[in-house]
Amino acid sequence: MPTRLGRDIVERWHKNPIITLENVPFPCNTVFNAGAVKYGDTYLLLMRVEDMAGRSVFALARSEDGYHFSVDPRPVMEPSKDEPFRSYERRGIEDPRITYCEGEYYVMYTAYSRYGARLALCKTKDFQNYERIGLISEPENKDGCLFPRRINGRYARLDRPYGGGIGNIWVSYSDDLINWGNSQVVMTTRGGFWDSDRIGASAPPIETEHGWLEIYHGVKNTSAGPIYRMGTVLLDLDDPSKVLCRSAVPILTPREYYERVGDVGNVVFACGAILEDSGRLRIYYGAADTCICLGFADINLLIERCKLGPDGEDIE
Ligand code: BMA
Repeated sequence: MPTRLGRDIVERWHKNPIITLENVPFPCNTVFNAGAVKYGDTYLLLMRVEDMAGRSVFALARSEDGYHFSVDPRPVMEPSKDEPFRSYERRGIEDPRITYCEGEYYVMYTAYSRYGARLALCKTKDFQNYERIGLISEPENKDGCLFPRRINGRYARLDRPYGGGIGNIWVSYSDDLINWGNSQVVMTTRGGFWDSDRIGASAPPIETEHGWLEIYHGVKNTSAGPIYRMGTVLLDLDDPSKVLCRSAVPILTPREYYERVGDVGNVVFACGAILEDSGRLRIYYGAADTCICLGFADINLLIERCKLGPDGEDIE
């Protein structure tokens, strides 16, 4: 039975966390942020696993019911040994986000090296073999996710370049998935709000009749360190640089012990969500950079939540 704490609109699965270190059959430090997809009748999570050296790789977990997962015996994707990827993935591959677009499964992820974090893209048919397509941004950029269809004839992505000391959400376009441009800012941090210091896309955008529903994360720095929460925004279907409305309050805030305490405490961070036929969204999220959890929210409630309150003005 799902549980709801405080005023969070996302209901937590009562047996959270659903995946911890104990479920990973190979030695590692932590398992957290995961891309999620329903592949035939099977739920798949492509999980960020930090290995014993502190470098992130991807491992695959599968489930018939979406609650009980088994993890493959070895990582399915590791930092590349081949250039040009090798130089830019040496410190790990992080935060995979899966998008099904035009018959292919794409995974946008963060390539991390001594040069910083940049976006990379690969594709897969079976979630066992991954074909790298390109390094698709310069540093510093993360939280990239591909839209599930072309917009005005072009592929589109959300991302989070870091500029002027601030991390905001942007949109960029491409004809070939390799060269990206026409970049525009979508939304910025909001002074005085829960998302006042950094924001980034979480799960890939979901198309609804009201606009693109994007679950995003927002960071507020406190005297005890940052707090990562989740919120929602609706973007225009034809021009996703246009914010239609944005939640004034988060949909999920770290409150449970497993969200408060871990390698990085006070973090709920989603890379994947699966929309069920009933309209219920299953959000798979990393908690405290240490385990994977599951939460549920009705998509119409999430859309309503976007319409609550101010849409991005700083609180004076
Ligand atoms: C972000 C990403 C996430 C991580 C979060 C909290 O910058 O690196 O992978 O969950 O920080 O540490």
